[in-house]
Amino acid sequence: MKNVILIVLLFLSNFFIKAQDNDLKLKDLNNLEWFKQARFGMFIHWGLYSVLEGSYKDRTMPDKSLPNGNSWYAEWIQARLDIPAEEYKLLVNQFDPLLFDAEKWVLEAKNAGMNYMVITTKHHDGFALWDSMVSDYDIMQTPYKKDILAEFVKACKKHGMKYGFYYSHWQDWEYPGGALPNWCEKRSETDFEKYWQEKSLPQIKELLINYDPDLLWFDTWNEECHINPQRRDQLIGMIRKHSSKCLINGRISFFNPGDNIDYLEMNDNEYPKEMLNKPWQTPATMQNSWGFHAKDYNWKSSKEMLTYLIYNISKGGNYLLNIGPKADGTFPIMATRRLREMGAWLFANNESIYGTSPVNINLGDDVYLTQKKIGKEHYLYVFLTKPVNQIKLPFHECKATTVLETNRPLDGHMENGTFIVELPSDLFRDSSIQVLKIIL
Ligand code: FHN
Repeated sequence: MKNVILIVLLFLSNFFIKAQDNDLKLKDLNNLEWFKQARFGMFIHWGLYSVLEGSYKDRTMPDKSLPNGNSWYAEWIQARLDIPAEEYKLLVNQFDPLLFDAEKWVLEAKNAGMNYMVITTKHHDGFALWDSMVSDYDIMQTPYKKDILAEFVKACKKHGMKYGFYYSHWQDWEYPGGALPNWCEKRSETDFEKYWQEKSLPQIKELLINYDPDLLWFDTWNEECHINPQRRDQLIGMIRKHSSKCLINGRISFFNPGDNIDYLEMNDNEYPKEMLNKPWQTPATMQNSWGFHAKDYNWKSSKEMLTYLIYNISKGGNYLLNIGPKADGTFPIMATRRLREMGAWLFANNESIYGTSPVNINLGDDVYLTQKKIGKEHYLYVFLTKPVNQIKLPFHECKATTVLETNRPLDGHMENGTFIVELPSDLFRDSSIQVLKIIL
């Protein structure tokens, strides 16, 4: 009997996961095309800092940026709480993520409607999550002693998930010559070049050759500081030499990305007002911090994050939403709950998100649009993030208007050259974002 129940449960869980497997066959699409269609991805900030969860000894990092502009992200704890490098390095003895299960992460992302994942392979602290031949400061020094990236990549491949690597090519607080937390305090060019040649470039090459990523996510956000056009182009050249598919983000050199990158990366939690002339995405947090901070209570609601996702899609961009896993390898429940809520909404409304394109019409601050053509039909999707009585569409005629999730027909009429759709107030009993489907 127990076995029968188990088989039924396995069947159901598999069904649930498959059900959310939107019909995008991303694995068959090349390079930029998959990125443009993917829409929603998961960012993962995970490393030694995850052991500390934002506190060290009797000190806790603030949960927001201070007026001097310093960010107090948990992954910055070494720098912000002035932990001496030798002391910080001892965290390798505590990083033992026995509950890490890469497949669970991938399935959680998939179930949330995400189509790619980007993990921090080395953050600014210089610690590598893989078995690196270039530096000993890596996962093999921890009690865990297993290559996290190898497991991650295997799970992504198994489930058709595109995968990318964040690599801190500029900041490195471990290797002599790597850029410092206070980025304006420059290293000498000779010192930085040594770090660049001995650690940064060889590790990136190692990532390309050993794991064949779909995307590399580089991180700069301020003035040029060491990553000048020569180094930027040298790095791009190396990537192109070793991979014909790997996408490169604009933050390889934020203020001067040049013409050879693949897509623009916004600043953290930044949402452009206009459409952009290149593919783009916003890296975004669920709490203030990227790495898990147990006392950062600034959790955004799933509706707020869905609104950002829809906003970006309506402007042709992607949304890369971050999770900071705990040091044991699990996602914080606060993150999981939000992911599942977003996934549930996307499950019901996915036709308005995937395979759509932006519409260059502004219907006001809280209303967003996408569109899709199927055969001869032209569909318009209207996202209502707040309750309204009616919407006015600049069209002479609409064939039909329904609520996407319920198929409920809505009344509409022409008035002074615009098509007005009346919205019954009970539509907003449900506080989630409502989507109207309009056949033009
Ligand atoms: O300093 C990093 C930060 O820790 C985090 O990785 C973000 C992600 O976009 N990038 C830098 C700040 O912009």
